Amino acid sequence: MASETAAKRQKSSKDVPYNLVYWPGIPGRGEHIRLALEEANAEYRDTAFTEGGMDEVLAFVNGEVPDDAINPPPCAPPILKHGDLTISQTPNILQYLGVRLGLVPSLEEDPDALYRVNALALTALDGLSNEPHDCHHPIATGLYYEDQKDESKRKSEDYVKNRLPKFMSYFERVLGSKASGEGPWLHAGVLTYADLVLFQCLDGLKFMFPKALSKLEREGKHTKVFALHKAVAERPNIKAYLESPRRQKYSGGIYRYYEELDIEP
Ligand SMILES: N[C@@H](CCC(=O)N[C@@H](CS)C(=O)NCC(=O)O)C(=O)O
Repeated sequence: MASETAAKRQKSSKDVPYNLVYWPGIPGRGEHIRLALEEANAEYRDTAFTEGGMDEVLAFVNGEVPDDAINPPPCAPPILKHGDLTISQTPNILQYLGVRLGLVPSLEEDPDALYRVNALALTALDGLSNEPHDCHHPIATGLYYEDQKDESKRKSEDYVKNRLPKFMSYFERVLGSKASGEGPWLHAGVLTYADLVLFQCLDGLKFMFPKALSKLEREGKHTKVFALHKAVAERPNIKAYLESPRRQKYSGGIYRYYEELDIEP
């Protein structure tokens, strides 16, 4: 009886919209969370578009909230609040949402699939999100780009020549593997949050390094990766989202355009 009451409380505390806490004005890592919520047509609130959104982000970053007995204070956005749960770390949030929103194979069908999908998302975030960020901030995140321009150029040259093709080839291999199943998706023939992550990474890279990306596309060695980008962009909910004002423009976040870094490998 007590556990039944606890289960009901648990259920009712989650029977509310999702809350995304992320810096207004840049897509950034928040975009991975938005794409999952948008694909699933989930109801959510986003500090990018709510009055006082920046103050809410700062309250978390400055450690003023949450001040409760269950949630450790998060270090950095994106942060997801859902009922009495507050969590951070992009792939961690995506795991939570993936299970709830049907963006991983069901746990009853395959209890291990979540970990396979998560490895793919983590790999895309390592090589196609974190490393591109370091191309414009190779010395220190706290310094301006203008204070590390020479190092940024060196880092970007190496990235587009060596690291980018390596990760593109890895994902091409995954997409050609037996474990990817039929169709354009990375795992088991079904759309998962890892596909949405790879889409967003590729989309940002097309903005940041247009010369390198069009060369890779022309060369035709990564056709499956580019086909995945197209397949995600054409999904009805994602298409509507990309055309909506909720899809913010790339600016000063992870994927930035600097002409001097737009290197043709
Ligand atoms: N590993 C974390 C990184 C979080 C992160 O670096 N967030 C950025 C915005 S995208 C931030 O606000 N960082 C503040 C800081 O590192 O001081 C994740 O994937 O969520």
